[in-house]
Amino acid sequence: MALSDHFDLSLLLRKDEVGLEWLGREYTFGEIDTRSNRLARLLLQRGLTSGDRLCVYLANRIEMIDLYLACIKTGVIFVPINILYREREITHIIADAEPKALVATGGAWDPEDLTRESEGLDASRPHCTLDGDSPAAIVYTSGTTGVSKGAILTHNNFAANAINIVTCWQITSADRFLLPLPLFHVHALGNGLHCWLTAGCRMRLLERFEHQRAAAEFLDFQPTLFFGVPTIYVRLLDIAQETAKQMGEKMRLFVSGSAPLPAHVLEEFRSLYGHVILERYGMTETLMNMSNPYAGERRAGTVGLPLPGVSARIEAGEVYLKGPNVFPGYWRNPAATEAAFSDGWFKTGDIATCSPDGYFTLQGRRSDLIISGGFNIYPREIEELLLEQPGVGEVAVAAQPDRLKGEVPVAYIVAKGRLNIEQIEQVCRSQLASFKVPRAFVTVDALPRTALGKVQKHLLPKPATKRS
Ligand code: MCA
Ligand code: AMP
Repeated sequence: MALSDHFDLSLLLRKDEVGLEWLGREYTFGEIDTRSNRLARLLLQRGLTSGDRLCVYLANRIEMIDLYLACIKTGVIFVPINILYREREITHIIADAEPKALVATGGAWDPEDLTRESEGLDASRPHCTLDGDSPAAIVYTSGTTGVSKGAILTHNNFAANAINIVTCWQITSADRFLLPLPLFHVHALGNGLHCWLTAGCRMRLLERFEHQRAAAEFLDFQPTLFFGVPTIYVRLLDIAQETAKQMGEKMRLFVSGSAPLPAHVLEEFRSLYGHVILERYGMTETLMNMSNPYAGERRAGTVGLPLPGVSARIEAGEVYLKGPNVFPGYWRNPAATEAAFSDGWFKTGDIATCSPDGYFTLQGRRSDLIISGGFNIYPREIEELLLEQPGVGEVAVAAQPDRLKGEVPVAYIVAKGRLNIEQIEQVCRSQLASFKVPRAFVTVDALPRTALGKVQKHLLPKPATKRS
């Protein structure tokens, strides 16, 4: 079944109920359906057809939802781009996805212009035949090779994921869902948007999470359901006890994922808010794989058990997965796809152990991926940029623990001439998303290497200077 037929549970059956709050306005599910029907017709009118790609470079806003729905109603493949990405990163995605168009604020395809132009069009849904194996989106994930790869996610992948977690986390139309996460990642897109439209609850979408406004937003909207990354939960620990207690009163479920939630944060959060955060584990390529149980023990430091329909096993320490949630492969990259699977099992690159009663604990990653505030960083991408700069002979980028962000990147440079660190930092700021800019640049005489020449990142010195 195509996703739009599945979403009709909300779009049609609840058409007169308020489904969305955005910038202080309420929208019924019927209005959301109509807006995206019109936009779907505009996409067709502008020459897009099933299988074409549409890149979307937008912060959270209602038009992002409209565009996603318009895409799945026409078979156009939605390609979201992280709004924090700069030209170098965006250029790669556009060259790889070869979209028919790019939607960006102030661009040739501006979201508000599109909405305005679509307003006069037929409000009925255009006809489109799709099966569940059709691609719904291509989501770019940082690659170990230094450039990101597009993970193809099908209608069935998203449907399996949404039906699973709506059931497992008992999400119903009675929930009030507060979503501050960016829709360009699958956390907000695959879990947030799809669960909302599957369950038919009311969602308040925020442009982004702002810790200064978090308490006011909770007290005003009174959500029952919230999805966050660990950095958000660490921020919420700073809220005064009485306010936190009030924020927790109407809440039913706090979910955390995308990066490890430290056990002490779960404990401190429990005493402040009166809720045990439910931690789960997912990937762009697989959507959600494992979750702590809603009804059973939510065990700190673990990611729980495989979700229904997901098979997981540990092979030489690494988690291997199979299930209807697992993507079919990378966009136009058969070599990467082949390398990612073994006998039909997806190799996650995550190292884990499993307790006798089936709870998985993630212990690290096979690659040197850094996760900062829930955003992924592959050191290789930063290393390649640094190596292009004058005076840089050798370089290694490694993770440094950070209380708020979990990890932050730090660059270690061996000079081969005069180094201008300020200028190098400036280049990073202009060419990389802000979360990828190294928090410190440390000059070293040599990088610690194994006999085979591989850099031993764990032996790098701690940086003397640190900014947060
Ligand atoms: C952060 N910034 C943003 C956004 N988020 N800018 C625009 N839109 C955003 N959505 C920028 C800020 O401008 C600032 O830039 C820097 O990031 C840090 O901001 P700060 O106010 O200090 O924020 P914070 O309190 O530290 O919180 C950051 C955050 C953000 C809200 C936690 O990191 C975030 O939204 N993370 C979630 C990412 C996510 O959804 N990941 C899922 C991917 P500057 O540095 O220039 O000042 S993983 C995934 O999808 C898998 C499947 C999974 O398992 O979920
Ligand atoms: P992404 O490539 O952005 O989809 O990020 C996926 C990666 O995030 C996974 O391979 C894990 O390494 C990490 N991740 C997601 N959820 C968790 C979690 N609950 N605990 C630890 N790591 C996580």
